[in-house]
Parts: sequence; C-alpha cells; structure tokens
Amino acid sequence: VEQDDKSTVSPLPETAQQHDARMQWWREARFGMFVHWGLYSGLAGTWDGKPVATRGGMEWIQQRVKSDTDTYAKEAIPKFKPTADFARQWATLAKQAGCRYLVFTTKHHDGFGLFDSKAGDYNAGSVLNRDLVKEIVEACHAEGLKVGFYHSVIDWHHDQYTYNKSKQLPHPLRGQAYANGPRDHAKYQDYLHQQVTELVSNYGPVDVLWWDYSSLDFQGDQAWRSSELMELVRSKQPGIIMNNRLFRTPEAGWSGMGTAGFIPQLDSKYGDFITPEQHIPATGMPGIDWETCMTLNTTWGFSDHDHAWKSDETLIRNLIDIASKGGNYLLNIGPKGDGSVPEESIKSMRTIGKWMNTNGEAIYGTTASPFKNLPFEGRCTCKPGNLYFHVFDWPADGKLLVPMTNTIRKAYLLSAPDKALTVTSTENGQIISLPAKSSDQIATVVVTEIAGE
Ligand code: FHN
Repeated sequence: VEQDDKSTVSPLPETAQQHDARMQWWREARFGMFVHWGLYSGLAGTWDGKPVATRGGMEWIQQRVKSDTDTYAKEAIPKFKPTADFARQWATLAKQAGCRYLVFTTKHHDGFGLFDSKAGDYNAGSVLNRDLVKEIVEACHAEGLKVGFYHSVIDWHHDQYTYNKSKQLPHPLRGQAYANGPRDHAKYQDYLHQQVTELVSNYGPVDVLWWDYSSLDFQGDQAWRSSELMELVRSKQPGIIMNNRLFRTPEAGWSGMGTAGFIPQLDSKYGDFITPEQHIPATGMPGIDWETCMTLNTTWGFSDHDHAWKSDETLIRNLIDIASKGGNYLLNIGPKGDGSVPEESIKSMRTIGKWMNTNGEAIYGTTASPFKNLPFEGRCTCKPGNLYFHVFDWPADGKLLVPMTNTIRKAYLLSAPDKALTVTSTENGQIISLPAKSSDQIATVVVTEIAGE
C-alpha cells in the first residue's frame, strides 16, 4: 500500500479572490454546531443490558462490542425513534448558541444513512420511511443556518468494503459471510460515490462536506477514488467547502490524532480546511483555514453513562482560544435515539449563546491575535481598528496591561459599551483600568479602537 497519496485531483481552477469569496462566510462564522446522531444514539452506550464504557465515543459502540451489522441493527433500530420536531430543536438550539452553521452525520461508520437513499436499504428512507436529512436541512434553513454534511467514508456494514485495520477474519463487524464472500472494494467505492451524489443533488445548497476519515495506509484515490469524488461534489455544489479527511498524508495537513505535525500550505487539492489536532501558534497559521471539533463531554454519540461534561467556562474559553488563533470551533451535541438533546447540552449551548449575545462581535469575523503572548491570562482577537482582549483571570488590582504603543482612542467592556475605561500609557504598554469583575462573567472583552489603524 503506497504510503503517500498520489491523488490526481488538481487544485480548483479558482483565483485567490474566488477562493476567498467562497471561504468568506465560513471564516466569519467562527462557531458551528456538530451533531452526531444515528442508530448508535438509541443504544446510548449500553449493550446487553450493561454500560459499554463511561467515557469515549459511543458512536463506535458496534465496533466496541464487535457486533456484526445484522445483530447491531436488530438491537438498535427499535431504539431509534425520531420525534416529528427533533430537527427544529437542533436548529433552534444552534441559533440560541450563536452558531452560524450546523454539521450533522448523514452516515457514520456503522453505515446507516439518515437519508432516503436508492443505494441499498440500510437507511432511514427504507427503515423509517423518512428522509431525516431533508428534515434537518429544512430546519436549519428556517433558522438561517448554513448546513454541513458529515459523511463517513468508513462503512462497517458494506460487504464489499475491504479495509480491515485489525486484519481479523471473519471481520468482527461483518460475520462469516463477509469472510467467505467475494470482495471488491471498487464496488464499495461505487456505492460511496452513488450516495454522495444523492446527498449533493437532492437537498439544495450544501455548504460544507465534512469527510471522515482516512488512515495513513488507506486514503485518497486508492481508498475512495477521492479525486473523482471531490470533483463530483464540486460539479454539483460549486460553492461547497470541504475538509481534508479524505487524505491523511502530512501534505493534507492532517496532524494525526493528537500528534504534533506540520501544517503546510493547504490547497483545494486536499480540501479547503484542515482539522488539526496539535498545538496552534498564538498568532494562528496565516493562509491556512482550520477548524477544531470537540465534544461537550467525551463522546460524540449519545451515552447514558458519560457524565464528564466540560464546564461552561472551559467551553467559552475554547471558543475564544480557537478564534484568537484564527480557527473555527465546531462544538458537538449527541442527541438521544428520539432526536432530543440532553439537558446538559442545552444548558451549555444556551450559556455560550448568552455570552455570544454580549461578546459575539469579538468572535465573528475576527482574525488571529497579533501578539505571540500577553502579559495576562487571556486571549486577543482582532478586526481592522479594534483589538478584543479576552480576560480570563481578572487582575486583582483592576489594571490590565496591554502590550501596545499605539494610541488607544477608546476602551470599554463589550458588556458596558457606554462606560469608557481609563487608559494610561507606560513604557511597558497601555494600562486599562477595569471595574471590579462581576461574578457572572466567564470571560470579559475589552475593546480598544486604535488611533491610526
Ligand atoms: O471516528 C470518528 C469519530 O467517531 C468522530 O466522528 C470524530 C469527529 O471528528 N471523527 C472520527 C475520529 O476522528
């Protein structure tokens, strides 16, 4: 198996200006909601009456319990009962949170499609006589959200899908028939392309295609006929934005799961944005569009047993940290088998939304901090003429030193725009006198309108 991808897809024949125009809404959005929902959601991390685990991705439950698809589907389908209005609840929550786009799983690794597919019968159209993708797209558009389709290229159910990382036979998820039968991965690739064609043809404008995921030894054209697949998508959806997970070579900007890697100049040959897992410099990565996706607890798909919820302060600081480095934050909810959203998730997303109602100006449409480091615990985002200093740890003496010599025309808290703050110039920079920190502020933003910039 070749180590390096030799995909032949050429970068789009678009000018830099056209590329920027295509990416503009995404770069300005900065904050999206991710949704992992499928047959696994009804199982809720429980198999054979016992918790499978208390932490970790329960969207992988089929693989974790090594169940073949027939057994898995027999258990999971009766527990997957979407209500009539589940999609509206998601879209309303995303809006309340201040998200500008919503990316949801059209199919995860178990292979069950949420759309009404004519390719096979392992999908909501055949099983539930519903097109759940259509319902979600309509709900998102009703709330003015951009729509992203997460689509797993991995597919544990398909009998011609041959990549078997474990090299076990019979493949633990496909049973003996799979082991003995003829297998031709090209037939799976045809199936993959047919379903993707349905997704980019039948639901109107699709704003993001979020591929997931490739291995170092199985990627690109060899695994997915990626060049053809990306060009097919772009032919149907010229304005679409895609991530880079059809590839896993370093050139594709995939740093690996938590491994430090280099992020070279990305071009549309591999996708339009990367999903880096490693440390991002404080001043971001000029010329690279990137997005970090995270869970609210430790599982992407719903689990009854995962109570490791991130604090609201952590979530808001993550949003600020990522925006301060020029990236997007895709924050995940894992709805239950009926599509309802766990109360803990609703509370967190609404708390973020309350903060965004006051401070969203310091996130939307901002670019990375110009400062390699700050003399206080916090972050900086910027727009032409404005710097937004996000203060994580409020200075006990109320004095905020900002390392700049420019004249500050005006400084104020976004939560109190009419109250100008005193600014004193010193040889180390400008000191902004802050009021006593109010208890409910998770992170407060100081806006400075800089003279001459
Ligand atoms: O295996 C998946 C996982 O279940 C989840 O969908 C994440 C989201 O980024 N992607 C893969 C692991 O990176």
